[in-house]
Amino acid sequence: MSDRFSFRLSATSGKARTGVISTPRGQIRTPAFMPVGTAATVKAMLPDSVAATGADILLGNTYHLMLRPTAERIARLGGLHRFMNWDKPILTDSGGFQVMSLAELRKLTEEGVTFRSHVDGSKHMLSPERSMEIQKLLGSDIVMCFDECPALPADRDRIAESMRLSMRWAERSKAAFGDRPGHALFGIQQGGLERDFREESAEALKAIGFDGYAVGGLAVGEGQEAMFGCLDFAPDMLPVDKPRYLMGVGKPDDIVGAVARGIDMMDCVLPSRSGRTGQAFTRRGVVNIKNARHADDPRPLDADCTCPACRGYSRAYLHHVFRAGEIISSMLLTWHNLHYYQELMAGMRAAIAEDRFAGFEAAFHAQRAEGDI
Ligand code: PRF
Ligand code: ZN
Repeated sequence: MSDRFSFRLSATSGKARTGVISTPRGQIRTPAFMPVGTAATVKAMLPDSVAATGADILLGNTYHLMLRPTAERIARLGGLHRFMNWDKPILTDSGGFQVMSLAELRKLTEEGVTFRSHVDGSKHMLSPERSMEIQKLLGSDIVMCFDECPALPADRDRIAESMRLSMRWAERSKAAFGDRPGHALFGIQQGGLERDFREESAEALKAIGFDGYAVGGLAVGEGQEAMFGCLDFAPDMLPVDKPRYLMGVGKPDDIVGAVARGIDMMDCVLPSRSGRTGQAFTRRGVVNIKNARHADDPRPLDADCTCPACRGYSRAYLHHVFRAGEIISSMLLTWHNLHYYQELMAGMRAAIAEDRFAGFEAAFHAQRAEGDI
């Protein structure tokens, strides 16, 4: 296995791409979906089970881990992989986005951001330099630049100002990251839905030079149509030979649409969080297991699914354990949802490799239109 980080594209179909990211901790098949392990766990799942769903990489969070149990403590205990018993790659988000959505009493300056913890009210600071230090202490394989992004809609001045600050922070992130063979640093494009700002941001990031490039600042209130409108041009501005990561997306149809527009990596809490609220993703759309119509239904959630929830249990059982608040409900539905997402990614990778992505996309939408049976 290579001790370097690299990306090899193997096929394209329209704008959709498939390939492999190689890291010292293993390979990541793209398009890749990264389950979210915010607090050093993918909630309700053992790491081996997450890997069994087909995940090659997890996402972790600087913001949550710096507050609890702290990055220094995780470093003393051998790093995040050892701490959570996951030996495949981990990508960590840099904290700025989570501070803006979760923390209290935030104060943003050129230097960085000060805030109070949503856990216990304690005071903290994040800057590009501190974020790089924390992600290094965690032992992250793919480190994200420290950035900032406004919720949409926002006016053009606010979007430009925020994007330019993020680009100055990207330069400081790169300097603080230094040279770390086997570890990657990704830049994050910002600029809202504005084509000229996305271009300016892409040019700034390419001049600095990164191992991969994220499209940030989307899925922040603009809706799918507007997001796709931006994805029609934003990924094309980034280098073809580097991975492109769409942050915090999304629903299955968002993911298929993003891949169609040239995205290689995504992450979202949706499959794991929905598993805990009784929502199951299937080829035919969303099934709400709490619905009374499942109470006597002996059929599996999805007859075509090979996950433990669908192989071993009826809808009636899943309905019962959800209603009874049993822990196994979260375990089974999370497993099913992560399995569904990974099968979707595998299906797209195969379709791209055989240059039939348009047909895959049409079949994906047709099957959902049929609805639940
Ligand atoms: N920046 C960072 N993390 C993010 C985002 C971003 O813009 C988003 C936006 N969808 C999700 N997570 N650093
Ligand atoms: Zn299943």
